[in-house]
Amino acid sequence: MDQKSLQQLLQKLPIPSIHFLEVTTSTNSDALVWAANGALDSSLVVANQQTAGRGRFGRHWETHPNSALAFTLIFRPSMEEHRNIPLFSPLGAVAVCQTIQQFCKIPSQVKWPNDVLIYGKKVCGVLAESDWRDGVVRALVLGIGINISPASLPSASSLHYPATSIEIECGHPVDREQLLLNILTKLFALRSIISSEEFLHLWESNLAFRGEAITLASTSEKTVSGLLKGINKDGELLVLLESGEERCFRLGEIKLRPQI
Ligand code: BT5
Repeated sequence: MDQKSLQQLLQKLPIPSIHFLEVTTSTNSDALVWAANGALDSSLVVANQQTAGRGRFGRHWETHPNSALAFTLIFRPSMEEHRNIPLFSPLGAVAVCQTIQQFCKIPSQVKWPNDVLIYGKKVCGVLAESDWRDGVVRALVLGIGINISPASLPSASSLHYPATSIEIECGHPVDREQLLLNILTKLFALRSIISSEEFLHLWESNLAFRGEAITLASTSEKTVSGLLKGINKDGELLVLLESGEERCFRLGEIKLRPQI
């Protein structure tokens, strides 16, 4: 993978400019700097290795060389998309989930809000960050990290949730560049329906643990248990609590776990 091969591979997609980096700290950091310097909508940063990849809430994300995908798209949200900014990270997760199902022919699900699982193990994480000024999102950067070969896996002791890679689960080598092309093609198609109910249905139909018992732990409230029912029109998680009450949980710092 290099600048030239990516430019050729992605030439039919609406990507005005690509930055490929052999090694970087974080493609999201690079994208935020590029966005501040005037990057156009749908510009793309791709790295072969990250030394300080970020997860949500200050957590880390490991990207080992030649074994994973790490990339960030820069979006300049339209007025209509402004109403749906929180849906951009699920958009990335649904694009990856559908690509794994269709391109790799293995089952995959989205763990609300935006992790991608294969057989219950995390294969991909998504991190959306935005540059807000005067109440307007000037740029939203959507970073996606995917484990492809077994060498991409972090050590088990550094993980809070079991991890896997696509090749471990599908049992054969996967072409990283073709996978990237498929994900980006899906992502642009899904972006065009982000403000529709159809997108919410797609997200919900790929939701992990639907109809199953789960626990939800947030930093501000005590842990609750219940049955995962789905998502509502605002992308909130619908849970039937053990008390019989139905509650919605907003996108935020909530840890969702299957109940054991
Ligand atoms: C995420 O955060 O899952 C979002 C990860 C986003 C990474 C992409 S890569 C391209 C772009 N550039 C960046 O700097 N970031 C984005 P979160 O849900 O907070 O999960 C973080 C947790 O995942 C960590 O605390 C680790 O336990 C675990 N983890 C780290 N690396 C992993 C890996 N390669 N595979 C599976 N789990 C991992």
